[in-house]
Amino acid sequence: MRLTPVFSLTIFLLLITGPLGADDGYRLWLRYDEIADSPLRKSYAKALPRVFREGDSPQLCAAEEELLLGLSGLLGHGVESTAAAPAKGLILGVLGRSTSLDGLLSAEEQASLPDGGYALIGQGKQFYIAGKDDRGALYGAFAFLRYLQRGRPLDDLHLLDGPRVKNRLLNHWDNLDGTVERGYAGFSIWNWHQLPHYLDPRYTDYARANASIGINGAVVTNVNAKAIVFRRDYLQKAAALAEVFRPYGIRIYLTARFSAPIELGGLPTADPEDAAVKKWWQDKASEIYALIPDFGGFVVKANSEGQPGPREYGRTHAQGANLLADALAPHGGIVMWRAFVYSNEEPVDRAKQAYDEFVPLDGKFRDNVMVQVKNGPIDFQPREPVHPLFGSMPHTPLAMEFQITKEYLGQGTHLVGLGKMYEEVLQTDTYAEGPGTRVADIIDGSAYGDDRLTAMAGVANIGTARNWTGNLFGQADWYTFGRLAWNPTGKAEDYFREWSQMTFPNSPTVQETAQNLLAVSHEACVNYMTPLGLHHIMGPDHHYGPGPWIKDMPRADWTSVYYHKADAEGVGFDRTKTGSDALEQYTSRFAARYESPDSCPPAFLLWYHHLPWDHKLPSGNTLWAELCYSYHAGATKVGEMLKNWKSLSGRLDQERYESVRMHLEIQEKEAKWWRDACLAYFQSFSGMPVPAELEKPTHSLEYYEGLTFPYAPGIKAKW
Ligand code: BDP
Repeated sequence: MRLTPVFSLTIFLLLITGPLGADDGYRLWLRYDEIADSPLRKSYAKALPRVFREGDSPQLCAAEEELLLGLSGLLGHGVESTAAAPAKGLILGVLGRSTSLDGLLSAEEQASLPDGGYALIGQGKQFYIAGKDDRGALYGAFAFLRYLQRGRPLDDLHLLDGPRVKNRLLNHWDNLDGTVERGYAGFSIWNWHQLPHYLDPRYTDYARANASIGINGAVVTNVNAKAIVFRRDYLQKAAALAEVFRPYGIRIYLTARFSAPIELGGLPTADPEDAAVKKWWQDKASEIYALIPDFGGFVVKANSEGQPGPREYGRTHAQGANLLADALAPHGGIVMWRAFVYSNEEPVDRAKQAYDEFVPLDGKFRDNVMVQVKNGPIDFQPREPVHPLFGSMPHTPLAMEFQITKEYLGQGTHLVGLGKMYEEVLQTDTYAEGPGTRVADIIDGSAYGDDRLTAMAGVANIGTARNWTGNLFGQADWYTFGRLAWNPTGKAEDYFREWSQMTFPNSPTVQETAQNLLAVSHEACVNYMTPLGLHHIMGPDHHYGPGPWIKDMPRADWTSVYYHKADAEGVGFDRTKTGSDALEQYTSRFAARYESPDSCPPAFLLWYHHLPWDHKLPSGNTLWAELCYSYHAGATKVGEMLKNWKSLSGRLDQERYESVRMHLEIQEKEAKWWRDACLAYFQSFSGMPVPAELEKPTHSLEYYEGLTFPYAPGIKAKW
């Protein structure tokens, strides 16, 4: 038989895209492919499931739609939507706030569910997804699908869950021109130019993905804000996005530029105590809420890195925040005021400045203000101690700000399971309200026992890359962040498992390897970049690659030498009483562990101490030798990670396999580059030999210092 061209093309495509063919990763963890041997398939392969919902809200409709999509994919055959509850057969009910849950849950169980909470109840072949409210039903639908995707048994299903944190936000550092500050996955997914008329289907998939992990707010503009976003045409664009997000329970937020009343309103001042300025913000808030009734509020970066703020008028951060809070309060909006402030003029250790500025303001903020604090006192370094503000402002709700985009952890290419880092921070005991006051307890408010505002924000790693995050494993960081925002006391490894089971559903071997990569990679990255408490030694501006030699920058605290203070005697930043005394900002129980180099955990040694190169560590090694071993351990680990991934060849689709392999090859090279450049640099001070059994740096220090990256993402145009 002669094949027509159309036929032969079809056969060719089938051959190359068979089960192990192409997969671009666009579907994230919401794949819904048929899973061989799942309990669902075994018990219900031939049953026609019928889905009904009680209630008509957009969230309930979205929940039902997702169930229809997910179930038909996972079962491999049709699913029916029915108007009323059928009496028998495989039934899935989606129950929202208008349905009584009396027959399904005890009174105590019902009372235990927080807003946004849900219950999954199985009664034979009938399953109920019951929300405390309609948003809860939506979360329940995604949780049920997650359950099925992971092949979990369905017998006697009785599961209750709810968010411990009220506001779970992504912060997009996206500019209105489509670029993304510290973005490594392409351009911004928000097409401001074509909004509000063109609604990219990606907006809906973005909202679905976020809802599936419980994210309920999206700050769509950069913290380095532009006033123009408050111009009416831009507000209409934002309103169009808000409409897409609404069925998925996501509120939109905007970043507010403090000088907007001058730049947009034509006022002579932005002084928070000026009557015309107050009126301008009140009118602006009313205009926004007329367009976006469920608008979330403002995120503000003020008097930080050149951004305008209340300090210009001799006012405090509280006065600035309260100005905006008063404008939003009648509409139910909140202000997330960032504590990432440090001043060039202050001779004080940068790690201490936010605390000095904010602690005196505790209790002076309006009820609808949260102070948003980065996890550590400097700036999203591979490892930092927790920020001293956590636990130090008991009368002010504090929001956690994590970075999901990997500005300082290998950017677009390195596989680094950030969940481990988030967990380390959240599990840290501050002793603030007595022993056992973990950062997680401060963030979810349980440390204070009141019903305060709570929030966790993650700086998004999403862009126009087909797989959203560029590096496939960046999806796991997004996923884990969302799950930990829902439950900050959760364990990263549980979420790694969930993610890998849903991302690689048909291969336990791939799942195991992926989980292991996520579990070991953060420690590896810290070792090959900044072991033993080193920090802020990366390249300038773009923050790409090693740059411990950086010393000429517009501000001292943008250099590397400010932070490592290496000289012929030793290395490290003395933050004890003999130095900057940053430790004094923590509770004495917390500080006690770090005060002496003998009790200080090695992971934070050079963060708190300046020590001689030949200082003896508990391991028996000198500080210099330990530094060498740590850098080598980090780079060696990446070699193992690459080898383990390569062992999966043929076990998953070629496209995702290759994309991870290529990124890991880059990571392996760059880990060695970090190791060699840093050791060559520090050796120029220590004058000590690299231990004989370790490889020596491949090139001279001059070689590493001479490398330039004119087009690395994030560089300010100079070339
Ligand atoms: C730093 C980034 C800078 C951000 C700043 C911030 O390098 O681009 O604007 O944080 O958080 O990490 O405001």
